[in-house]
Order: sequence, then structure tokens, then C-alpha cells
Amino acid sequence: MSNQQWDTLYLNANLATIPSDDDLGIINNAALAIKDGKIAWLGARQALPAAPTTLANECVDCAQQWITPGLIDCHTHLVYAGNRSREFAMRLAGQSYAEIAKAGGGILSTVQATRQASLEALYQQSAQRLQTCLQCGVTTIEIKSGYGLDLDTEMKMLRVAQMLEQNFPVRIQKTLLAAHTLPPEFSQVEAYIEHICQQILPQLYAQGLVDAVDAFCEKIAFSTQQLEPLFARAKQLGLPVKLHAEQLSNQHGAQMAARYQALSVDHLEYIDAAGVQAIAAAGTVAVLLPGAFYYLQETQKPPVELLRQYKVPIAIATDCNPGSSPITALPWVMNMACILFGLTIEQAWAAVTLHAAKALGLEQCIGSLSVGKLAEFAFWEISHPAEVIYQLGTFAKPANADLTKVKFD
Ligand code: DI6
Ligand code: FE
Repeated sequence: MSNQQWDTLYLNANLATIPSDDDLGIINNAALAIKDGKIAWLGARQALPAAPTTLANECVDCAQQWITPGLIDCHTHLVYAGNRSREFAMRLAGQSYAEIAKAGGGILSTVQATRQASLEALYQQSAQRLQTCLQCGVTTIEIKSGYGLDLDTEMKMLRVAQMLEQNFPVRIQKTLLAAHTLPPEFSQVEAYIEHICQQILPQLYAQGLVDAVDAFCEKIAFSTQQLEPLFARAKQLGLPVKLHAEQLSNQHGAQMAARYQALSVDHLEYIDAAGVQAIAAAGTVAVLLPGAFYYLQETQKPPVELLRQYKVPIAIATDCNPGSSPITALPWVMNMACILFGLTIEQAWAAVTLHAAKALGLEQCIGSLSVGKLAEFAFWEISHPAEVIYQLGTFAKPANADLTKVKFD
């Protein structure tokens, strides 16, 4: 056994530490040390207190690669069966997302496919999508249920998410989205919400399958009033809440979510000043989903300036789902956030690291390169972090690939 103070020391690296959303926190020719899975030291290589080999058991030459915090996709519906390319064609022919949903397509068509799929088939389809997320440098991903809308299928979806976490090098936060839309078995919204509160939520929570509770607050889904009992039940169980809010219209979901100290409110194209003030006061993160905005060809943009004025942390995510955002590539969504919503490169990076961590309640452990946080990184062969956003199709290096373990003096 060696008694060096660190386990691993990365050398000849460029770091983007992401301390805030106005600064990438770049350190060139840097060193980064790991001890017990956490960042123990980082800084300019010349500032190392002694010769590398006297400090760490293993020294790794990064050959000028960049290290960033692992990317965090804080809003996805990654587990589902089938796809909805036919609806995509219908939308291109002029039908709206809401019209297709009302006509029995939309979410309910994926519910049907997901109910019919075996656990194995659902796992296989979802694993393929997850693999592409990981190629983009994702180390933490949130996955929602919501295409089951009954106990067995919601359980199947969350079990698939759990199995994915066991089989891939990624942290998965599991969110119950049983309140996605009204299932065909129920004609009364109140009765379905009651069923979630009494049966689905407590049973799946007891099985360790629920880290948070989400709902779809929209004209074509649920009202704030209908969702209150669900959020109250989540709080009773000690679970954090989040909300799909003000995507297609302003339902004042943000204010309701803020009253329950929601981790995040997501979409927000139609949020107004009162909504922004409410989430600012509650410390709730605004999660923008430019993929859905793009696919649905929306024209109303989320009020980025107003959110910044009130210092609301802005995260972005893929919203990976078969209807409104069939995207797994988080860097593409960073690109869309810059081009469509006017985020800067610095804001887009913070939106998939620092602020995305907060949107999952994990800001103490991940989201930036800082001493004490977990050693979860993405490695990139680039000359500046802007390239990840600029050049679509820039992939992260598989963890530690091509990095040579060498002896440094
Ligand atoms: N908002 C979304 O973006 C997804 N769900 C939601 O509530 C879309 C889900 C779908 O169309 O399948
Ligand atoms: Fe969504």
C-alpha cells in the first residue's frame, strides 16, 4: 500500500470549472487530484505543492485534453416504447401538438406502446438512447415515468430506470410523472389524482423508485387546483416536487410550484413577471427546454432576460421524449438555447452543470469542478469549451480513454 495523499492526479489538462454562469473558470495547464472519489485539489500545475509522483498513487497525462464537470440532463422522459414519427409528419402538415393530443394521439399513444412493451424490450430501447446521452458527456440524468399511468407500468418504467443506473456509469434520478395526462380508465381527474396519491405514489416510493414528483400543468393536462393534493402528498412523504409549467399557455403553475418550494419549473415560455418573482423567492430553478420549442415550432420564447434580472438560475435539458423533443444530445440543446433563446456560451455551460445540479437538488455534490465535489467529469478533445456548443457532433471522450498513465517527476 502506498501512502500518497491522493489516489489519482490528472496532469497536462485544461479545466473549465464552471463557477458561475458568467465565467467558465478556465485553468490551462492544470492539475486535478482525486481522493476517495472526490476532487481533492485543483489548480495550475506549477502550484502543485510537490513533485506529482510523491503526491498521488497514479498520475495521468491528459495530453492537453479538456476536463469539464460531467453534463447533467435534468429533465428527460428517456424510458418509453415506440416512437411518434407519424405525428411529426402530421405536425409538418400543419396539425398542432395540442390538436394531435386531443384526437387521442400524443402522450396516450406512447402510453399504449409502453404498456404493451415487456420490461426487457423497454430496457433495450431505453438503453440505446442512454448510450447516446453518455457519448455526449452526461454523468447524471433525470428520468421520468409518465407513459404508464397505472401502477404496473409506472413501476415498469421506473424499474427500467433503476436497471439502467445499475448497468451504466451514470447517476439516474427517478421522477414520478403519473400526473402526465388522464389515463383512459378514468373519466374524473380528481379520482385519478386521488389514485396517484393513495396508491401509485406511496407504493412506488416505498420501493425506492421515486426521488421526486412531477406533473404536467397545462390546458391539455392538469390545472394547479387539480394538482395541489398531489404536491401536498409528495411533501408529506418528504419528496421534492417539480412542474411542467407555462409551456403552451400561462396556467400560473410557477406560483403553485413555488409554494411547494419546487426544485424546478420547466418549459416556461408563457411565464409572467409574477411567476418569475415567485420562483426567484422560492429558490426554484428555471429549466428551459429548447428542443420542445424547436420541434413544436413555438414562437413564444421564455423570458430569459427577466429570469436573469431576478437571478433565477437557468438550467437547460433535452426533455428527451417521443413527442415534442426526440433528442438525446445535450450539446445540441445547448446550441439551441444559445441560438433560439439567446444564452451565452457561459450560461449554456452552467445550464447543464451548475444549475442543472441544483434543479435535481444535487448542487452540494456535483455540477462544477470544486474541491469536495464528486469526481464526475467529461473529457473533451477540443481547444475551447465553446466548441462543444458550436460544432454539432462533438462527442466527449469515453472516461479516461487515451489518457496514458505515466510516471511524472
Ligand atoms: N411536456 C413535454 O414536453 C412532454 N411531456 C410534457 O408534459 C411531452 C410528452 C409527449 O408528447 O410524449
Ligand atoms: Fe417534459
